Amino acid sequence: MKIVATLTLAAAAITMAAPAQAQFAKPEDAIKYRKSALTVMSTHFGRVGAMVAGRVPFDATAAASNAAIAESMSKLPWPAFVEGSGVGDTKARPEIWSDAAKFKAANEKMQAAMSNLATVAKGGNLDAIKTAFGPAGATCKACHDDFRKE
Ligand code: ASC
Repeated sequence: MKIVATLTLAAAAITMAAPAQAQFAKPEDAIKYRKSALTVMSTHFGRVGAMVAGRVPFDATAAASNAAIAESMSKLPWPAFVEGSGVGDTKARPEIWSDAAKFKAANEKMQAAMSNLATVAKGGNLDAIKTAFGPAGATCKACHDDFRKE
């Protein structure tokens, strides 16, 4: 019984460590997943942006919380850009796969900018948040310009 349990656990561990490709049953699932993560990231990044732009009053706790969520979300979409998921309900451009190194560099730059924003936001200083926010937004735009259709 003990051996069976051990083997079951080992099999589960291997399954969980399987490449990203195997984690989505269908390309549509990967598309839905990455769009969801990007939507949540954009929503929370936008809430920080509303404070930066003065559209809503600055609330340090909310800014830090929203920036932390944006940082977490920024890590998720990339493994979901699996080969073969460039068709269907997606604006992904073929360059994501044909120029994978550039795409990786672009999304790593974005993740670093989101991490920086989250770190700065913990400090609760609106001016510092403003300084970190702009470059983070620029990394979103840069990736859209090169890798998103329209
Ligand atoms: C956002 C958001 C984006 C980026 C982009 C920056 O808040 O949802 O996609 O910033 O508009 O240019």
